[in-house]
Amino acid sequence: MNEAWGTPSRNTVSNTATIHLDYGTWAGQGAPMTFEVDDDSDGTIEQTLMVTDDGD
Ligand SMILES: [Ca+2]
Repeated sequence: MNEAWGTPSRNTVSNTATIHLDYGTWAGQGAPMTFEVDDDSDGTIEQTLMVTDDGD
C-alpha cells in the first residue's frame, strides 16, 4: 500500500483516515505540498507525504 507517491488518491489512504494539509509550510503554487495522514484518525500522524505540484 505504501508505494512511491505521486498524486494523492482515495486508494492510498483508508476511509477512516484524516488528512491534514500542511498549508503553514507550503511555499505556494508550484511548490511541494506536505500532507499529514492520520490513518486511524486518533490524532497521531502515521504518514507524511510530499506531493509535488507539477500541474499547469
Ligand atoms: Ca493515527
